[in-house]
Parts: sequence; structure tokens; C-alpha cells
Amino acid sequence: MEYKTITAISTPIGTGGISIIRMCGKQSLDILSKIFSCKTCEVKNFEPRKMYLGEVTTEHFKDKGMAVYFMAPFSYTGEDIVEIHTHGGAKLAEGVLKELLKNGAYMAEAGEFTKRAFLNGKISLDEAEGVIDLITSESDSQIRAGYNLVAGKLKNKIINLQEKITEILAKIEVSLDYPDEDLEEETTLDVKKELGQVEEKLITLHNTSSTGQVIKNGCRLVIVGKTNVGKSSLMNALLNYNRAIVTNIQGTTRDILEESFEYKGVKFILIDTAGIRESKNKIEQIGIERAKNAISYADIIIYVIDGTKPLDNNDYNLIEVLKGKKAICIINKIDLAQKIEIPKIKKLFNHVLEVSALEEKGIENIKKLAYDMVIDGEVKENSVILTNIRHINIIAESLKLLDNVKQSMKNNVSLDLLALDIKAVWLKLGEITGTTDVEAIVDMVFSKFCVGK
Ligand SMILES: Nc1nc2c(ncn2[C@@H]2O[C@H](COP(=O)(O)OP(=O)(O)OP(=O)(O)O)[C@@H](O)[C@H]2O)c(=O)[nH]1
Ligand SMILES: [Mg+2]
Repeated sequence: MEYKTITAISTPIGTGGISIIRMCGKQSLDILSKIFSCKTCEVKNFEPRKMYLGEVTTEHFKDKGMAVYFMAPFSYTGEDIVEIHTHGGAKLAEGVLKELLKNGAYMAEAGEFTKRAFLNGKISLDEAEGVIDLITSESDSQIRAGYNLVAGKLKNKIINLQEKITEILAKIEVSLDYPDEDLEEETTLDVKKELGQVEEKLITLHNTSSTGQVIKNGCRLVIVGKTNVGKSSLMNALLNYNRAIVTNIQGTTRDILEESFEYKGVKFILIDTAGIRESKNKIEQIGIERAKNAISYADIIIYVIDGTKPLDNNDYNLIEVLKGKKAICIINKIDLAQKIEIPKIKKLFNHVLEVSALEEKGIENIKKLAYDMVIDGEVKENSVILTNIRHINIIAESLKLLDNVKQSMKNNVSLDLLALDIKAVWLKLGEITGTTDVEAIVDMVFSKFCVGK
């Protein structure tokens, strides 16, 4: 299929070392020759994959720059690509882009380069999604997960599963071609066993999704507790700098404060809230409402209590709200004489840690515990973890379809009908890699990209 020649600025719009303007399509080299000249070689004779130093000429200015040509099919998109490297500047790159448009190139849409790579069979749909994950990564674990997609690790797993399903379908086909009671019985047993293996692999994959979602979205730690217990001090200690205002006045924090840190490659989003107490102050009341609301979107609640005071009704009310939620109870101010009854607290919470936010004691234990609570084992560099909600849903739907097959087998449905149900699983899995052609999915995936990628 032939597409029109598209162009876009691929580097961020701003001031920097270099800007890269990319062009993709049959006319790329021809259009380049109209605005780029080189003393050593005519543009039309450019050797692929070789950088040439030359001059870019636009209507309003000239710049010294480099250009490179990637000849189809050995390029990112599988089509002819050229890149122009100019000095880094928003105005400069825009001027070059305009000149390319004037000479016949079309403005690329968001993600169009990668979409072409997919449409030209250079990458699978999940590999393309890995590219966007890499670009938008905010933590090391996100980068690793994105890379695993780009490197085709999920794709390979899916292809293996599809191959296994194809083998099962082939067996059914043979037994249908040679009707024989014994063979049919044997085939049914085989199908059952082999589908069980497929299911096991899908379940293992699906089990990575809660860890994957934390990697993708970060883990939200919401700090709650009464006033003056040291919530803001704890936030500062966890961040290692004084982000929040700390005073001995009750009700210091009024609004929600949000800041993130990274631990073992995972992004944690810390949310400090207003201390919860009866208050007549309007601003403080709003803050308290927000604090209560924040509890609802926490991955883990960090419930702070002051170890120098016994629990009171305000605490018990909060503890009631926290029941059944993922929480860590922090007994703070252990540098002072303690009045809190620790055994009582340990009965109320599965996770209790004693710390001093002021003296920064026990802070690392909070990070370690929070990590262990949301990440299933060590995130190994090479392990495939489902971070993308689209992939997670497809695996869940595939498991449901497999359940249908199992149900049909229980009901002694004939092998030819069973084959149809099994084929449905194969097709569903193909939605991950994009082999099951659904245009709407493809459009949805690439709409998340930025222009120039
Ligand atoms: N000795 C001691 N004092 C602490 C510790 N943590 C906090 N404090 C003190 O307790 C007081 C209240 O601390 P904040 O961090 O502002 O408490 P908060 O829970 O955020 O208070 P509000 O924002 O009013 O709800 C300050 O005077 C802190 O210095 C600690 O571990 N040990
Ligand atoms: Mg505070």
C-alpha cells in the first residue's frame, strides 16, 4: 500500500542542542533535495544510513545541519525516511517543517510514523504501545515494561499461545476427517489437557496485572491522621526535603499536597492531607472533607498516630473508616516517651511501623513495606508484566472464552462446534498483537501518540 509523504518535528519544541525533522514516504528524498544541499554528494545519490553535513535553505533563513536517508524497507516505518538535524530551536525547526510542507510533504498526524510501522508489518500493535509507554515513562520500572513490549516479549508469548491453540484445532480437524469413536475420545482428552495448559499460562500472565497497574500509574500513598501527629513531617522525611509546612499548630495543613518519589524503580505518589478533627473553621472543614475523599483513591493509606498519646474517639472513628482497606499504621514520635498501646494497634492493623519523622528513623521501612504490599515479588528486568489496560482486558476476556469452551466440553458439545469456541480464543488473543484486524482498536491505540512518532 502506498501512502502520502508525511513530515513532523520529532524532537520537543523548544531550545536544545539539535532539532530533528522527520519525513516518511516515497517522495522523501526528492523533497529533501529541494531544501538540503551537500558539497560532497548530491541528495539524490545519498547512501542510506549515512549522515551528511550540509546546508538547509528555507524561504527566510539558512542553517548548517545534517541529513540522513533510510531506504525502504530498512527503516522504522518500512518506507523511505529522511531526517534533517538542525540546530535546536523552535522557530528554526518550524521554518524547516514549513518548507517541507511547501515542497509537497503532508503534516503527520499524532503517532502516524509508528502507525505506518504497524501497517507495514514492521511492528505489532503491542510493540507500538511499548513505544508510547517508553516515551511517557516516569519511572525505571515503566521504562523496563515499555522496553519489554518493544522487544516483542509479550508478542512472543501471545504467538506461542496461538500456536498451541492452532495445534489443538488441527487435532480436532484430523479427528473430524477420520471419524472414529476411539480417536474422538482421545482427541477430547488431549484438547482438555492442552487447553488447561493454555489457561494456566494466561492466568500466570493475568496475575501480573495488579503489579503492572502500579508500575503504569504509580502507587498512591495517602497520609491521614489527626492534627499534629506528624503527617507533613513524615511526607518531608519520605521525600527527603521540606515540601510541606510543619508547625506545632493544629490544623497546619489545609489542602491536599501531592509529590512523588521513586523507590526500586517504582513511582510512589505521596499525598499529604489535613488532620482530621472536629473543626468550625470553614477552610479546615473543606480540607478534612478532601482528606476523607483522598482515602477513596489511595492504593495504600498511611495512617499516622502520635505515639505519645493514647488513642481517642477521633482515632477510633478513623480506624472504622479504614477497616478493610490496604493500610499501614505508623506510630510516630518514637523519639519521645510512648503512651500508645502497641498490642492494641497490632490487633487493629496488619501492618504497623514505629518511626520518628523528626529524627528520620524507620522511614526506609515504610518505603520497603509499601513496595512489598503492591509489587508481587521482585520486578525482574526480563519478566513480562501486563501494564496496559487493553492487554489486561483482552487476557481476561480470553480466559472467559476459555471458560465457555470448558462449559461446552462438560455439555459434550460436538468437536466441530467446540472448534468454533476455541477459534474465538485464538482471535481474541490476536487483538493484542493486532493480527485480528479491528480498525477501531488500531485507531484508538495510535491516537495516544504525539506528533512526530
Ligand atoms: N518529637 C517529635 N516531633 C515530631 C515528630 N514528627 C512531627 N513532630 C512535630 O509535631 C508537630 C506537628 O507536625 P506536623 O508534621 O505539622 O503534623 P501534621 O500531622 O501534618 O499536622 P496538621 O497539618 O496540623 O494536621 C511539629 O511540631 C513537628 O515538629 C517526631 O517524630 N518526633
Ligand atoms: Mg500537616
